[in-house]
Amino acid sequence: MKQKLEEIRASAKEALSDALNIDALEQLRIKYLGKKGELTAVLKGMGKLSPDERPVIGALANDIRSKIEGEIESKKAEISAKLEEEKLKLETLDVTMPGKRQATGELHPLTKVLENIKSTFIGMGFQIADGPEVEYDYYNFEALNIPKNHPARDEQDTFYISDNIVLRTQTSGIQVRVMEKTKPPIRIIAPGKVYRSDAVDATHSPVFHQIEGLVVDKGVTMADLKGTLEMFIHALYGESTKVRFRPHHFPFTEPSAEVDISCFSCGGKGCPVCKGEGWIEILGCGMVHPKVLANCGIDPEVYSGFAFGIGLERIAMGKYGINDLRLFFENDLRFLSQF
Ligand code: 2NL
Repeated sequence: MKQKLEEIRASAKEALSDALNIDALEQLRIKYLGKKGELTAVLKGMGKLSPDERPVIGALANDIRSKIEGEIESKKAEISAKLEEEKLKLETLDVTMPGKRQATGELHPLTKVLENIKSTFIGMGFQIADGPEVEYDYYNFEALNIPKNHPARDEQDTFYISDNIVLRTQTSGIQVRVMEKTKPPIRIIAPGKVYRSDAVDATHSPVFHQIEGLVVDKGVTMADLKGTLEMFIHALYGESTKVRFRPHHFPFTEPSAEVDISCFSCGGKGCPVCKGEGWIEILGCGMVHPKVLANCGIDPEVYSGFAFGIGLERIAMGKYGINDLRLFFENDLRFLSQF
């Protein structure tokens, strides 16, 4: 970022000096070719010359005048073109760049980690799926086998728009929609904003980001789940990172697991970052519950699948040693410019 700013400063300085050059050229033109210019004076004094001097001096003066004029005009055009080019460079919006900050071209730390994760999964044959942030209760909870009395459905935890519409609390609804419409094989990741009714503090925010993943095909097993997630973790944290699966419970997967990695700070010995554990929890996963497949029109007798969910902020906090979630959302350039 520093380097980019230096580049911009340098090109602004150059543009300024070019603009001053245009002024200097205009001064030069006035000095020689203006009403009171030196060459103009020569031409005006022609009357005093003898008849045989007149044509020679006249032709010479005209020649010099058109040379100076030509020289000045072409120099001016060259500088103007350069200025225009610099201006365009500063104004250009690259719509293919994700979340690119204009002027510096740097990415938000969350975008940076997300792009990294996306390309790892794209490299393994996944596609990126998208869907609504304002979601039906059905896609956010019901289709995912989350029972009516589940605490996640509580108004204390979920933002309700109406009786049956919520701000999505996970991006699973995207995957439900894909399963409804697509005959397997399915290999997708679904990144996006999610919402929970939480008060803001260093580790909680009512808006945060999740990346869910889903694979459905004939013969998909827990071995595929473990292999895929290990590949992903090694790409993100390095080949020497150890991976551990712990049994867990989610209503939408069976069996379910939480995944820990060996601490990226101490390598597993135990330190303040991993709270002496040697392990850090990074995601939840499992085999898609047969009821969820059936809800989405996929026959669980024919197909099986695995799914996982990753919290983007948590990953970025670990990777960059950030200890306060609020920093991601305050957009303080002193923070953002460090990435
Ligand atoms: C977490 C981890 C998870 C899923 C998300 C999922 C999506 C479909 C079907 C089955 Cl469409 N599962 N997503 C699975 C396991 C974990 O997120 O900590 N969630 C609270």
